[in-house]
Amino acid sequence: MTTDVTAPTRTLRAGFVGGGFMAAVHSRASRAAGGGLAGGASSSPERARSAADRLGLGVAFDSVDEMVASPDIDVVHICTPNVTHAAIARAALEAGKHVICEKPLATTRADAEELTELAASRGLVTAVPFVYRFHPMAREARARVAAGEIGRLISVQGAYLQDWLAAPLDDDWRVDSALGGPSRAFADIGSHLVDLMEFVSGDRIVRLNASSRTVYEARATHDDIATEDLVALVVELGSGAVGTLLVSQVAPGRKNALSIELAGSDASVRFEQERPDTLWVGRVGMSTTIERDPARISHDAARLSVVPAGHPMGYQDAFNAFVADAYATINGGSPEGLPRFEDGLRAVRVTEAVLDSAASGDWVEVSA
Ligand code: SOE
Repeated sequence: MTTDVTAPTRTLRAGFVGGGFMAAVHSRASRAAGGGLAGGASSSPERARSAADRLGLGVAFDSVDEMVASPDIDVVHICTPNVTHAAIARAALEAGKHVICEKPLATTRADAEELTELAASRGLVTAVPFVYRFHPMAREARARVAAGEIGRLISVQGAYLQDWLAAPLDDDWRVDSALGGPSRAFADIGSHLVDLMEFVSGDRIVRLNASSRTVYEARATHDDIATEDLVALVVELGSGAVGTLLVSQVAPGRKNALSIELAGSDASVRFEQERPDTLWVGRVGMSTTIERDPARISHDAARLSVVPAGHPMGYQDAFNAFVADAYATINGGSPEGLPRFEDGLRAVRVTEAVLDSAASGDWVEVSA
């Protein structure tokens, strides 16, 4: 049995700002969600034309302002370097456009709060791609925790490990705080880890203690690097559960290794993003690995299962489901679990707490 991810009722006209890896992922997902690719904009008219040609975005707008002023755009996807997100999102919201903004929503709490309030005041739909929520077996884990299958949550552990910056000459715009913001590894991927852990557990970090490291203070094209390569966290959750999280972009051999494991009084669950069609359920007597089968998983997991058991789903499928749910929400639907600007704001608040704790060495409270 396969079920379509929440399908939109009217074709939304999507504009895309940026032309890199994430713009390609967003535009593929928009097509899959039945979106009309109605235009591209970038840091220059030339780059806009290049992106529009390469990604099939339709019109190449000369500027972001021209795109958001267009009556032929309903929703704007922001896929640009982090420090540009706030200004572009603000312009799009003020022009009455719905906005899907890459994480981090903003590099300051003030901007994230302002954008969240602006969208709410305009009644516009917003979303931030915490897309790992959209793997069906992550939803299955959430459904089992919510149904009480693991009992009382006792501990959490998680990691998000990559190696694309593991060598000293590896470099990227994210390394530069002037483009990526004050946090790099945590804002970029630690935000996914915390979002997924909180989404699946239904619990929230209330205080944390962080240690961060900048392993390489100079890389191929940057020096005096202050943004972190890795962060180790101890966390306390509202339920009283405790846990440890490790976030690193310098872990050789780990490509996109996001994992969470929740231990309860009766059972444990473990989800690994690189094995997204499975869910481990641990028990004292017998532990099992559950394979995704739409006929045998929760409704919310099954609705995201667009192919039958034994046909592996992956990252782009999760992204497609995220955009489909965002578009369905714009069209008046209310699919479960869409990460909004409120969730992007949450991630900025946790990131600020991580930076504060890493600087002071103290425990830091995390506001709700
Ligand atoms: C780079 O760390 C990156 O592309 C992140 O920016 C994405 O959010 C993550 O899904 C994959 O890795």
